[in-house]
Amino acid sequence: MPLRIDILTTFPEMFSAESPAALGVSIPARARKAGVLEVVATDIRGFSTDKHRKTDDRPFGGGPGMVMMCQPLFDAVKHVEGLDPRPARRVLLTPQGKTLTQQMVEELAKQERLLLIAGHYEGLDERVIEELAPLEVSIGDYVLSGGELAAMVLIDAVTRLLPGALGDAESAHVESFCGEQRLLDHPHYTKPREWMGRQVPDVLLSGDHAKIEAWRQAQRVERTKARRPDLIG
Ligand code: 9D3
Repeated sequence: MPLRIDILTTFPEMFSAESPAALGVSIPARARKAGVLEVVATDIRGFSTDKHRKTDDRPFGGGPGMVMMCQPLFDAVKHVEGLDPRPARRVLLTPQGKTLTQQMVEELAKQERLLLIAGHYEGLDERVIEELAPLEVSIGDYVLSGGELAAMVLIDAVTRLLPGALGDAESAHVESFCGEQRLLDHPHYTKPREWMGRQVPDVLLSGDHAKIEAWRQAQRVERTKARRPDLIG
């Protein structure tokens, strides 16, 4: 069975595989074609009972922006969950969430079904968050205009962990990042040996694979210390 990812959004067209979007190219596109990933976007607006298909309203207590109402979102969740008998892990993309890490991505990739909730609004009515009790996830400390791109980031990160999603070349070479090694990558070089007066480091042309591996490992440590000391602690 493929991993089924549902997204609830008021902009379902952002998740189309045909549009020039993240899910129509590269690993997510291949995963969908290989049948290991199924992505279904559902418009929350379709569950509005309002004559203008309204899904949000002004905040009690005043203030800027609009608040997603409980009912359309709750009904959309119940409907979408009923489309497949497998229970879905509910995930709300929100600036208030825990920052997405590779460890969280690995956990999410083990699920059979994910239900992502994304939106263009100031926030959800707190009561529907309490009722749905989703995992609340942010992708970092910067302001997006909505949760949809954050949902796509999550889908992309999860997809490349699905068995069968990577091509032979990519899976043959196991990557070293946070998940396992918590070090940045070493620098890479290809032809030509000299470009605009810049040389490829001699060690990489030496043919001594033990020496090359030692140099790369030293580069990983060096770059991590310089650029991401927080990864070392
Ligand atoms: C008064 C503060 N609001 C505007 C600055 C809060 C706010 C609400 C909704 C800010 C952004 C958004 C839309 N963003 C998301 O839904 C979102 C998000 C993000 O903005 N950054 C990182 N991760 C995420 S996950 C969802």
